[in-house]
Amino acid sequence: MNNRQVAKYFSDIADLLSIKGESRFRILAYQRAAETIADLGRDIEEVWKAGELEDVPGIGEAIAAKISELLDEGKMAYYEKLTAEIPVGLIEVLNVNHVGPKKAALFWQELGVTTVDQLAEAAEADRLSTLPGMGAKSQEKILEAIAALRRHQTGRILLGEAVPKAEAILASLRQLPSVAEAEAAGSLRRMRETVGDLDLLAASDEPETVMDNFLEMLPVDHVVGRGPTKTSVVLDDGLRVQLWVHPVERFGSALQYATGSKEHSVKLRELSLKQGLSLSEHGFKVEESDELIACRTEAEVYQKLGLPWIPPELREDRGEVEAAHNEALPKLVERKHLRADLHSHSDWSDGRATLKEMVDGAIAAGHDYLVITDHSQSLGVANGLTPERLRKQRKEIDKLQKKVGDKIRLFQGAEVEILADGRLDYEDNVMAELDLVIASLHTSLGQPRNKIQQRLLNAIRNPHVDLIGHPSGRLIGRRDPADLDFETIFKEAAEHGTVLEINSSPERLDLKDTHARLAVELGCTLAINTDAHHPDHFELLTYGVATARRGWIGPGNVLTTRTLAKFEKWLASRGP
Ligand code: DGT
Ligand code: CA
Ligand code: ZN
Repeated sequence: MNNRQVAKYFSDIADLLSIKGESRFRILAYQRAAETIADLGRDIEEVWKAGELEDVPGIGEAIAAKISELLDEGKMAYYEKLTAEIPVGLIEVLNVNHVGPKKAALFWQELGVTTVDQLAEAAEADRLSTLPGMGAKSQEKILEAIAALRRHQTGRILLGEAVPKAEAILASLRQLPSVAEAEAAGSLRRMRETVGDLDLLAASDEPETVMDNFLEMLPVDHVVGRGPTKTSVVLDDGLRVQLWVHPVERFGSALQYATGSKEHSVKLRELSLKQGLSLSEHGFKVEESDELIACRTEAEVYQKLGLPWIPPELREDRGEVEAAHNEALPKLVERKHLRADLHSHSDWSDGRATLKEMVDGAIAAGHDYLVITDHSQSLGVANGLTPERLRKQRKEIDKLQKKVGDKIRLFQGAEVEILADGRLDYEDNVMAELDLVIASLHTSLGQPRNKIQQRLLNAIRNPHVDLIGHPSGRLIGRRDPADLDFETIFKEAAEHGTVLEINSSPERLDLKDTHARLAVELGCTLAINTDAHHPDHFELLTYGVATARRGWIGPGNVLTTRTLAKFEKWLASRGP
């Protein structure tokens, strides 16, 4: 065991004692011990073997005994006693800014929160704000702090977090008199599910002024680098932002370069070399004459290479350059093609808004039809609906339909749990009453492949099930997808006409881009849904659309692009 590992035991003990509400004095003693061990400058095992532990200032008899026990037996009884009493996950909860030991203890005792993930879930479900000493603001702060913590751990942030931040900075840049245009670039523009940093591009003849203004407008922690065309910074919250500045005349060349991906650009470079041109962020350099051909627009860059413009979401070197060359680029689905959301929740289960508010939200999002799909009975934490409550809800939905008239067509569905043993959470006769049934995995996602695969296949083959919600069950950066054989799953879904979801929630994006592409290749139909728990969530559809586009998917493969009449026909074809 090295010093860091030994020190961790003692800092953990200090944290656990603080959650327990022990005296400051005791906690401090363990914290000091941890620091002393970490900064010792000598190998703790050697000190122990030499019998010199107690000579180290800050290590008394009791601590020395615990170190000896740990190094001797590989475990420490006192630590084990404490962790039997207090869940160890709470130590990580203390790493969340704005959460001290008292709050951690409160969340644990009142809500059963024992991990950062559970804390995030509780905050997202608005369950923290009503606790003593808490409010909507402190809940919001905790959510932000969790995002910052994760960013720190993975070095990447979710697309859904990056886009609004980038939009805000771009809006400020566009207001600068020296800036003619400003656009997102990098993985952000390609709409990857996570991005490492925000790449932004401004068109200007005064790069120095723009970069100075850029530094002034943001809460910059430190500047990582600055050159004639590029400035990189880290913001106070750890977010990395990179601004590229090029004159308008070569904005297209610069945008293409800064958008990448690197692999895509390598392919373009090969094509350009065949024409005796070398491609860079400044434009094409004619190898013989050194003349520079700069492009005002991106389309000109691709045109010069004999290609049609390639949408950024495709630029991953997954065959798009070849397809462009063969005039075989797919026509991609767009937000404006989508007419519906088939997956939404209300306060009948764990949604945060009334049916009416959700319906108004869907109308505002421009939808022609909406399916309300609250959770089924076994999902107790989500206040799932018994068949009886489900029937009551149907009456409410019918009433609401009369009120809103032909502004939107409402359907009643449910998000039915695929239980751990492979059964579904409602009997067939209950599912038969619903207009649409989504089956989803939420629990026991860690089962071995033979089990979890069979659970999903049961659902796909069930004639009452129309759609599989977030099929892999992953939470980006937090929970791995279930161990599934996707090819078999997709073939079965295609055979049974069971639609698969692209869930637009930024932390799900499930199916993900490459899986969605494979599913369509194997004959599946997809639905792009938001899984909205609040009217604001309907707008998250853009992330699902981006995922579909990254999966080369066209409007024809997406159920929710169909008109109401065609959708109703499809529902009828699915039987009861
Ligand atoms: P990220 O930030 O990890 O999510 O991914 P990207 O794609 O945004 O990569 P990043 O931020 O390292 O670089 C931004 C863009 O700069 C990238 O999309 C393409 C361009 N780029 C970076 N390095 C190279 C390179 O070595 N060659 C070429 N052709 N382009 C590069
Ligand atoms: Ca980037
Ligand atoms: Zn849902």
